[in-house]
Amino acid sequence: MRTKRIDQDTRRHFIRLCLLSEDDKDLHGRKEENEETKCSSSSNNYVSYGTAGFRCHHAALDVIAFRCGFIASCVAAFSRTNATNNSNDAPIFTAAGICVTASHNEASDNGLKIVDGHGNVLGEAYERACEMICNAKTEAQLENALDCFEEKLPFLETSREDAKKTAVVYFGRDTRESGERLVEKAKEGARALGGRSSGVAVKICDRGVVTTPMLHYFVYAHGKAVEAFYENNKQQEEKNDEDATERSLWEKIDAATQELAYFKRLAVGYLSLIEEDEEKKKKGKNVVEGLRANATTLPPLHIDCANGVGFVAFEKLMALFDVIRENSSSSENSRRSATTTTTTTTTKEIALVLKNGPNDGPVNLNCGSDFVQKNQRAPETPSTRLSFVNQRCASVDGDCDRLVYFSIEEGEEEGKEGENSSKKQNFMLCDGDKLSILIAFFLIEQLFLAGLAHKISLGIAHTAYSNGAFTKFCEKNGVETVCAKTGVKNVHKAAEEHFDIGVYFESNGHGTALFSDEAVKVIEKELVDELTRMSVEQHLRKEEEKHIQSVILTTKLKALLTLKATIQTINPAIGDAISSVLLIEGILRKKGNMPFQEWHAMYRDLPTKQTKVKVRDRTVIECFDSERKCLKPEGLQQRIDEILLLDSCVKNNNRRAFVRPSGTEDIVRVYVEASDAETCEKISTKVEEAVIEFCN
Ligand code: NG1
Ligand code: ZN
Repeated sequence: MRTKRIDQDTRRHFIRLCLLSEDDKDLHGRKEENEETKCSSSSNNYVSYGTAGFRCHHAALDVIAFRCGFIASCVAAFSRTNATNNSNDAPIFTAAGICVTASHNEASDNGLKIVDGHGNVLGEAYERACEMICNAKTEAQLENALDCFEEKLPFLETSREDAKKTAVVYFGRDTRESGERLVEKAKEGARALGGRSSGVAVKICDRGVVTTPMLHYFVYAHGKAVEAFYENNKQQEEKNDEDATERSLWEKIDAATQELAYFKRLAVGYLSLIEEDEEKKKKGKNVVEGLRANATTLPPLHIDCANGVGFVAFEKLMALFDVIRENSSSSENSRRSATTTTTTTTTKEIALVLKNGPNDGPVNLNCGSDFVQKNQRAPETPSTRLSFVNQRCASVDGDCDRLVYFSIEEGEEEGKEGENSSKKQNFMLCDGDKLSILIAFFLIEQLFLAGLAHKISLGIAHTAYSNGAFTKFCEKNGVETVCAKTGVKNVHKAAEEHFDIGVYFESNGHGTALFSDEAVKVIEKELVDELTRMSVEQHLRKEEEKHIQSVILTTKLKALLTLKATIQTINPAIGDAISSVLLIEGILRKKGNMPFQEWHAMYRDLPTKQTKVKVRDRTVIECFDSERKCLKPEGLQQRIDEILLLDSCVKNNNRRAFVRPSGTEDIVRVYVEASDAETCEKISTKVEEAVIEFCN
């Protein structure tokens, strides 16, 4: 039987609940709606599906949370799975997820992100239908929206009509106060599918306060656990009884989708990545490392956690490193090199100082990666402002999926001394572009050493916000790049479509390195082949050839092991700031403890300016060319082109400006880049004026 329909009774039940909440909104909600509580990403109470799902002032989100819960349940129930259930006796637990977060937005906002059965952001094909469901006010609109949604669901092949099915919905939220309430609403929506005549049982897995990438990981790991279970069962011909199979499958899923499983994967990946480094240290430094001032260790990394969930998650990771170390120290002497407090862990493996946790103030207020990257300055929370000076620092956002590195050097102003002396500060940022470069160059090197450069393609996907100096640098160094529309879902897709290994980061630090299944297979196969070849050839070689050959083999083998460890350190579902910190720290160590300044100096960013302009209706702007140009309103692009020629009679290649409507706030974003800050400022003011003139 082929099916993808939500049965009539369930449909009616859901519609009735939606209409009840509409009445409720009419009675209470709308009265309270004012400028402040209106959806920040919407006009006229219509909440659009933005760059990252629905995002609003939290007070306007209850109805949307409920409907998103139902959508997630349906996505889980009707998900196609790679697992084949041969016996047809056991239920297949299929999953989806809901993340309640407004990422880098202010504390009073919140949002809903829906995660598909593979742990990815819900596909673009669903966006319009989700938007219709969440904005429908009447029965007819709801019916129509559900029809539209069902059309997008995949057909399922079910060989038995009464096959039991359990839709598992994972929930997670950031530290915002409104999170708990919205998760409860979303659960109610999820349950609206369960029981009744739908033939689907809904299982709620609330993972509490977790980072967005962790929630994505749980859904991903769920799918992998189911796949592995049926793969194993295929090999064991004998049939268990239905309940026992179900219990045993659920045990596997449950273990794979816990926080500990996630942290273990990352920690073990990181420790394998730096393993060689540890070994090398015993032997001593090489020439390049010897020239480096800080070659023996990396200075501790001070992490600004945006007053958010990242702080909590990093603490748990650190606790796991402690456990691993304690376990290994029973066989080795203690490897601990300094005391550990709740916020500081300085060990031989990694040294992190955590700052700006949820108790230090409202999430993202004067801190977090968005603040640091857009304002080009260190976090300004009262307790930590000065503590970032002269340190190696990083900053994550409110839900911990973005990461930027920075450093702020402070020295005495020349010629001044004593109390009145003003300090000269030098702020240096390694944003998403520089994360991409570091990771891509590292992986290219490993692919060459592993002899796989001709088999596996690697490139970088980025957005229009990437600095012009970055794209030039990539071009000069022969690294292929592709520009995609803003939003991690677009860059992710571009990376996936264009390369076997697609490194992608938005400039704001949202991103990862994506290994295709094929690339992983090639690496794993090569590793097995290499090990086999090594053991065979070892017997055959003449003594004098053995040494040279073993050096080559060891280099290749090490590169293959490094690639494997890199894959494990990366959250395979989505860009993840925790995983990125581990990967970057690992790479910097492997590069002989590369100092921040050296990484930063790989190329010099052109000065940029980013501003927001408030207009009556930002949707009048229509863009093309990966949002680097605008088609509408008519005349705006021509005006921008004229502004770029300001005080210059020839086209200046270093000047760039574009405008686009934000997908997460009710504003137009203006981006300008030029050879000097003053020109940037001038152009930016003019472009902002043009936006106001053309869009109001
Ligand atoms: P919008 O508001 O559409 O520009 C912002 C970021 C995106 C992405 C989303 C989702 C900028 C310029 N834009 O989108 O890159 O991260 O939020 O969080 O930073
Ligand atoms: Zn985020």
